[in-house]
Parts: sequence; structure tokens; C-alpha cells
Amino acid sequence: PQTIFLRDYEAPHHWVRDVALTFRLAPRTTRVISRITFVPNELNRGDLVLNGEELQLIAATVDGAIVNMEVDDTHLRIASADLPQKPFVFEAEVEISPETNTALEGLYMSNGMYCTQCEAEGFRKITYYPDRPDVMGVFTVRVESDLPVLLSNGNPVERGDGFAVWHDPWPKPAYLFALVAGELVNHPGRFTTASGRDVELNIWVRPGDEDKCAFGMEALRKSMKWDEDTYGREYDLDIFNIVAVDDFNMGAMENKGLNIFNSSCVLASKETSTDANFERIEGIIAHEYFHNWTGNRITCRDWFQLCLKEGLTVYRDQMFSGDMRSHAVKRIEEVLALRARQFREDNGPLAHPVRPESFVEINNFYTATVYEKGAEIIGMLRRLIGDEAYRKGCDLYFERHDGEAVTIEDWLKAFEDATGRDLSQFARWYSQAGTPRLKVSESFAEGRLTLTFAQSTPPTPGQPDKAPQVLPIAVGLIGPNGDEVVETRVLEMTEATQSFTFDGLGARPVASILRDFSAPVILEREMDAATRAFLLAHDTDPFQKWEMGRMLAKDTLVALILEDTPPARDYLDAIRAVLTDDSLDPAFRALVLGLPGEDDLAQTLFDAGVTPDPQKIHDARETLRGSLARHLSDALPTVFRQMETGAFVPDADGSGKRALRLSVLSLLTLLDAGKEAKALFSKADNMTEQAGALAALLAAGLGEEELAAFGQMWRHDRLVMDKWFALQVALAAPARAADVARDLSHHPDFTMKNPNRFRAVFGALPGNHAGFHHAGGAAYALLADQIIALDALNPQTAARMTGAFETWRRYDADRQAMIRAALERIRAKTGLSRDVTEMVTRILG
Ligand code: DPP
Ligand code: ZN
Repeated sequence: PQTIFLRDYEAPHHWVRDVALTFRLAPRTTRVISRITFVPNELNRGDLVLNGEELQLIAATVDGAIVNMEVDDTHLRIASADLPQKPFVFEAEVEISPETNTALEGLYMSNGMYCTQCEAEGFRKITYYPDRPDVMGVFTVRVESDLPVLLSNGNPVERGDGFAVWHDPWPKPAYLFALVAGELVNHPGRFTTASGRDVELNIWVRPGDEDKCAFGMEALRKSMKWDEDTYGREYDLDIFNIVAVDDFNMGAMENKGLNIFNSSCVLASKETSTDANFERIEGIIAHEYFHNWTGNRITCRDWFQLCLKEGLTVYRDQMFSGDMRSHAVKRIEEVLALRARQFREDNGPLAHPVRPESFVEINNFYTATVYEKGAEIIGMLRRLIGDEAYRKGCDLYFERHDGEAVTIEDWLKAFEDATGRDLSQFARWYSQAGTPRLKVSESFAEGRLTLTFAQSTPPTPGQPDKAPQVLPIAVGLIGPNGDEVVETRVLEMTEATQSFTFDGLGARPVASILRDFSAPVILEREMDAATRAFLLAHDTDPFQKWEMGRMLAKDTLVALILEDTPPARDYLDAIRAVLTDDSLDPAFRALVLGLPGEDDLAQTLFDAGVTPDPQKIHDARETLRGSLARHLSDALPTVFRQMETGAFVPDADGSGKRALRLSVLSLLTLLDAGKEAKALFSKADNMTEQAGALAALLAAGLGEEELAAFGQMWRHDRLVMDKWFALQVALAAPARAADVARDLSHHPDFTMKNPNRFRAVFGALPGNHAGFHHAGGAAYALLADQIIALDALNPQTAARMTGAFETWRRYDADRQAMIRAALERIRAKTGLSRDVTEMVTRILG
């Protein structure tokens, strides 16, 4: 397959002015008739080059006349000499087959409904078109079908018997095109914008799901208001539609005026959704809505700039969620996810810059690095320049580039011009892969504390040497009596090694370094357990407070794994103090009670030069859970009762209490043979507690009966059944995990055609660390078989699954050999997709 490079970017030979599309929908024989006005690019004249894949060309003309054209599997090309050197109309008719489109890219069918997914390069499977984000056109779409609901982008202009016409006045790239047709019902809503535009809102779902839309609608209205209040950005059409689809590769898609959602990311009810689902749904609705300005009105010049819209939009949805719930809790959750996914990626063969310089298949770059590290960069920028300058820079960016397709350079230039700062060194965050290591040493004399930092970033594929980056390091100082003596100050580090001083201190304070996780780095700091416990008790920064508890837990686990040292009493007492401190937010207490995951521990050991033994890690974690349960045995029942909530409300307060209640239950279950968990399972009126109780039982090796009851109770609910599939794989005993996953793949309700269901089983399998890496390698072989089988249907989701193997070099020679064999077996498969080929090749290195 061909590699595409950022440095080869070239403007198109032709721009699009307007596009008229007619769809005559039929499952296997949909006709797409296009009429496109092209305008030659005066600055880069050349052939007309249109993308097109899996299309059957019926006819094509230029200004109504037949011309010479070259058509192959991927392109339609008309030589410059055969084209007018002024605007012209290209017309084509093609036939496509939505029903057999299992890749879920382009136009496809899901439960009898037609829908589309065009980002990144799906529009080329709909008709011949310059399928690249820098070509923007005004679309008018006519949908012909007997189905009752016919939707496309923009505003509705005409509705008649068997057809509907939509017009989108905002020029957009093809990746934002969308069409939906089906038997759908709507949950309606309204929103009036700051300038008085009355907007009709709809969430469209399959009949039966209409009672699961209210929460999403409220989230949408809050998002619209927030973007006005916080960024001064208003909605710009008369209607905003959201559609829920069961078969969807991603979480959701921000098509202009017609967002399409994986049903798991929009449908919500207390009976079927957990608190985590509610939080995620609120965040994703906001994310897709926010794209209307950061992505749609201003889009990417090319796909290398993906982080321009994704990093920024993730940052925006994170801030929104923090405002709606709790910034402290949200930040800790973000760091947990960043470390689990992005640091893992940055540390292995798939490491790439936030703005990659080459790709084979762009779908493989919708990664934690582009999204989450991309968001961290925006957060750092804001920390460095301050809130006011950040808003000024954003305003300038919107004003300068509205309606354009731009680059990271354009984004940074707006901030340089708004603040007068030079951001050239800061820009390295976009081009340098790898997680910086930040070492710190401290000295104190005559009332002065000196912090000396040294930064370095390990080599990553294609990047052996790294230059120093700009690091905002937020620091506060805590005095010996536990009071804060210096409030948070942001140190700006730009050199490889740099010192900062704090003067006028009476006694030697304890420094709280990297507050709020102010930069995505790995902090290397020598610190004894007593100092950690001191900060856990006294730090005013919630992130650092939590971090200290986490590091104590990690040290305890590592000592258990390496030396069989039982947990120190000081650690257990520190956890008890947090658990029983009523002045702390329950959500925060639940996070402190949570232990580092097994994958995290494997990486920690590997970084310390020890080959991780997955079973040993698992056993140590279980041992620590047992110690915690026994040590806290008197407090657990009390907290469990205190955290009982009344009527279910999926807000920060209610979800925080339930989170603490369930963490406590999970320990309690180790002491009471599951009595409390079984009771909660049978009386719970909400999915959070029902699934939480079931998880507590399964994690303790109990819950057979409850698992069966759960499956019986929810057998008709697709989304809840995904939980049923996932829980048993995720919590299977290590020796059984592969068998459980294999058996479930033969369950009558298992299907490879539904990405959610596939992920429920085979996304959960690598999440069971000791199970996935169980001696013998059965899980490796099973996952390889499944990836090969799925690739024939859905390359994009198959490619995603290969990430399970990205950490293979951490493990012992036997495991490495087995994983290598699995990867090579995948790569050797004839007809393997470009997507999976690229991933496996990069992982093998
Ligand atoms: N749907 C994906 C997202 O919103 C890609 N744009 O991030
Ligand atoms: Zn996005």
C-alpha cells in the first residue's frame, strides 16, 4: 500500500462551488445522481481528479457532453486538455449497494435504515468526488424513498410523497455529508440562540427507544448554551438533528446539522445506563455539537491536521463536562484515561506525533495521541498564556478562518498574533512523539527552595533525537504544619535543564509538583512514603492529592510483586482516612480507593527493568484488595449505608455517591461471600447498581446465578446485552478468559457485523490483562483469528483491535514469540486490508 506524506500536500486542481445530489434509495441498487460545479484553481491548474471506490459508473458528462475519462478502482480522471478552463458542470450517475456494505463506511444499512459515515474518506464510496477536506461545497440533496423519515444536512426545503430536499447553505467538505432514511421516531426539543434564532432540535431513534432521549436532549441544549457563554459561538441553522444508529464504527459523527450517533453514545435511561454511560453521553453530545465551530465552520486542510479539530474539540468537551460536574474529578478521570491509552501508545511501536507526518490509512490515526494528547496541548497553551489571552486567540482564530480549511500553523499564528508570543518551540508538541520524562531534584537553604528540573524524551519510531519542549509546571508549597504557604504558580520550563527558586520561606516546605497534571509528562521524583502520605492528607490540589494515594498504592503493589512484602500499615491507614473523611467528595474518595490497573503495573515494572509476569501482577492486586477489605472491614458497611441515594439522578452528586458505594461493595464482597452484593443486585432500580453489584460478584469469583438472571432479564436490550457480554470477559479468571470469549463468540446473540457487540467481547479480552496474557497464548491466537475474520467485513474496526498487541515487547521471550506468531499470521492473510496491514506492520516494527 501507498504511504501518504504531509510534505507532499498540494492544493487541488479544482474547487467545488455547489453540489446537487439525488439519491434513489434501494438496498442493493441505490442510484446516486450528482451535478457538481467545478471551478479551476488558477494557482494550480491540472487534470480533474475525483475519488471513487466500489462505484458502478452508469454515465458521466462535462457541460452535458461526453468526454474522455480514465476510470479505475479508485479514481476518475479527466485530462486538463479535455476540460473547459472556466467553471463547468460535471454530472454523473452511479450505482451502489448499501445493503452489502459491512465496512460501515459510505452509505450503508443498519436494521433496515439507511445511514452514512463519510469521515475520513467514505464519501468516495457514494459518488465520484474530490474527497479531501480542503474542497468545500454547498450541498443540495434530494432523497427519494418510501421510508417515512428522510434526512440530510442543513435546512429542509421541500417534502413530498416519497422524497425530501435538503439544502445546507454552509460550504463543507464531503466528510461532513450525511443522509439518513428510515422508520424513525423523534424526541423533539427547541433552543433559542443568543441572537434569537429559534432552532428545532430532534433526536431520531428506532420505535421503542423514544423514552431514552430526554437526557441527550438536555445535554444538547446545555452544550449549545455553553458554547455561546464560553466561546461566543452560536448555532447557525434552523434545525439540528441527531440520529441513533446501532451499527457504527465510532462513537459519533459531527455531520453538519445531522449528527449520527452510535446508539450507545446517545440512548440513556436509568434502568439501562450506568452513571459512566450518562457522563460519556453528555460529553459526546457536547463534543459533536462543539465540532460545529471547531471542525465544520473551520475545518482541516488535510488529514494530517486532524488534531486541529479533534484535540481542540476534546479540550472543549472536557471543560464543558468539568463545568457541568466537577473539574477535580473530571481531571483525575482524564489523567487515568490519558495514561492508560495515550502514554501506552506513546511508549510503544505505534507512537506518532500529534500531527503525524505520514500514513497509509488515515482511519488508523483516530488515536488517543491525536485526541487526548491533542487536548492536553490546548490545555497547556491556555495555562501558559492565561484565560483572557486564550479567549482572545480563539476569537481571532474564528474571525480569521471562518469558512476555511486550515493548518496547525494557522491555529498557532492566531495565538502568536493575539498575544505577541513566539510559539515556535511550543509547536514541537505537535511534531515530536513520545512522553517527556521530567526529573526533579530539590534543595533548601536560608529560606530558599530550589527545584531543578531535567527533561528528556525517549526515541520513538522515526524520531531518534528529541529537542526540549515547553513545559508548564504548576507548583504549590505546603508548610510542615500542613498549611499551604505558596499557592499554585506555573513555572515555564523551556530548557533541557532548568532551576526555579522560591524565596522567603520560614521552614522547609513540601513541594506539590505538576498540580492539575499541568503537562502530559512522566514525573520522576524521589519521594518517601511518609511525604506521599503527608501530601495525600494536606495537598490543596485534588489531582496531586489523588496522585499521592495512587503512588502509594503502586509502590505497595510493586513491593508485593517483587518481594512479597505485605502492605504497610501506614498506607492502609492513609486510605482509611480518605475513605472515612466526610468532608471529601464521595467521587474523589472512590477514585482514591481505586487501585492501579494490571496493564499500568506491567508498564511500571517494565520501566523499572523487570519483565512483568501477568499472573503475579493479578495475584498481587487481589492480595491487596483482600488486605484493604480486612483493614477497612469496620468502615465499609457504614460507608456503604451512608452512600445510599434516593431517587436516581445521573448528576455529579448522585453518581459520586454510587461510585463510592460500589467501590466499597467490591471490597465488602470479599468479606461477606457476596451477601450485600446479591441483595443490591436484586433490589437495584438502576443499571449503575445492578451492573456494579454483578461486577463485584464476578470479580470475587461469584455471581453465576446473577449473571444468568441479568442475561435473561435484558435479552431484548442490545446495549445492556453488550454489558453482559463484556463483564464476563473482563472479569473472567485469567485461566478461563480465552474460553469465555470463545464461547461467547458462539452465542446466538454474537455477531461480527455489529461493532459494539464485537468490541464487547474482543475489546474486553485484552482489558483482562492476566487473561489475555495467560500462559499458553490461547487468547493471542483467538484474537488473531477474530481480527482476520472481522477484517473481511469491517477493516476499520478490525484494525483498531490490533492495538491489543502494541505492548508485546514488555513481556518474556515465550510470550513475545507467541504474539509475533499471531501478528505474522494476520499479516500473511491474503486480501488483508490496508488498515490492518499498516497496523500490524507498525506493531511488528
Ligand atoms: N466522529 C469522530 C469525532 O467526533 C470523528 N470526527 O471525534
Ligand atoms: Zn471529534
